[in-house]
Amino acid sequence: MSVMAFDRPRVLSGIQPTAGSFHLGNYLGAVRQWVALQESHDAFYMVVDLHAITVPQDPAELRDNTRLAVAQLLAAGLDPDRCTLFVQSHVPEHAQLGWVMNCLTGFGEASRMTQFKDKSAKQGADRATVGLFTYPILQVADILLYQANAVPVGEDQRQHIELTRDLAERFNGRFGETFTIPAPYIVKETAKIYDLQDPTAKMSKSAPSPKGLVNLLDEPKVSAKKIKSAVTDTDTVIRFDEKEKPGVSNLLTIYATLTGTAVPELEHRYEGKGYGALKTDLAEVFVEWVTPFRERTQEYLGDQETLDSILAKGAEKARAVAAETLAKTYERMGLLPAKH
Ligand code: AQP
Repeated sequence: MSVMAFDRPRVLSGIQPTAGSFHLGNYLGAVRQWVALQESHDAFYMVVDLHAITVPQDPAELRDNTRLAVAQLLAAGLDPDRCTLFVQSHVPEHAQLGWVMNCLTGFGEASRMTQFKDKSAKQGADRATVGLFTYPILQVADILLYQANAVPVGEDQRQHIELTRDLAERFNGRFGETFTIPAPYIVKETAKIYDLQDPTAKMSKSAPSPKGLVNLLDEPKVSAKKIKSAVTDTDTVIRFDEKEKPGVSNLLTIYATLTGTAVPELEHRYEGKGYGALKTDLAEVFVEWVTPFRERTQEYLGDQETLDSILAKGAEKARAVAAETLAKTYERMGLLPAKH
C-alpha cells in the first residue's frame, strides 16, 4: 500500500543516465536529498533518458546506464512505495509539453543558459545539437508537468529552475493559472561538490581528467587512492575556508555529510593533525559507505524483472498526473480537443 499523501508538497527531480556510475557530486548534491524528501513530500523522481540523447549515445550503453541509474537510486534509498520512480521517455507528455515550452521561450533567453555554453564549449560549439540547446526547456516541462512545489538539485541547476519559474509565470499570465511556480531546493552545504584535483571546478563526469572524480561504482580502492591524492594547499591547518582552502573545505564537506558530523567538530578532531590523517580517514569513511551501496546496486541490477515492474508502476503513476496537466495546458492555449 502506498504511503503517498497527496496533500503533501510535491517535489520533482531527475538524473541523466549518461555514465556507468553516479559520482559523489550527484549523490551529495542531489540524490541524498531525494531520499530524505520522500518521507515528507509527494516525490517524483526520474531517470532523464531524453536528456541523455542531447549528446551522442550508444544505444546498448544507454539502455544499460538507464537500468544502472535506477538500481543506484534504489540502492541510495529510494523506496518505490514512498515515491514515484520512473523513466522520462515512458511518459510521452514530457516531449509534448517540452514543445509547448519551446514555443514560449525567447531565443535570447535560451542563449543565456550557462550550462549550454559550458557543455557546448566542451564538445566544440559546431558539434552541439539543437537538443542540447533546448534541454533546459525540456527540463522546464519535466517540472511543470507535475506541478512541483520544489526541485531538489545542485547549484549548477539553479538557472534552469529560474527559467522554469519565468516560463510558468509567463504561461499563467497569458492563459490563466495553470502551473505551480516551483522553488529550487538546494542544500547550501552540499550544493557544489568540487573536483578533488581542481577544487575550484565542480565535480563532473566530463572533467578534463578523471583523477578528481569519485565514481560510486568504481573499485573502492581506486576512489580511496583518489581521495588520498586530493589537492589541498601548502598550509597544514585543517580549517573550513572555501576561499583560502577550497580543497580542504571540500574534503570536510564530504566527510561531514557522509558521517553526519558537524564541520566544527571535525576541525576540532583534526587540530594539530596533518592533511594526510584527514585524507586517510575520509578514504576509509568513503569505502565503508560505498561498499554496501555497490552491493545493493548489483542486487537490484540482477533482478531485472523487479526493476522493470517498479518502472512500469512508476510510469503509470507519473502519467496520470502528467496527462492531466498537458490536457489542461492544451485546452488553455486553444488547441482543439480530439473527439474519441
Ligand atoms: N559537483 C556537483 N555538486 C553538487 N551537485 C551536483 N550535481 C551534479 N554535479 C554536482 C547534481 O546532480 C544532479 C544530476 O545531474 P545530472 O543529471 O546533470 O548529472 P551528470 O550529468 O552526472 O552531472 P555532471 O557530472 O555535472 O555532468 P555534466 O558533464 O553533464 O556537467 C543534479 O541535480 C545536479 O545539480
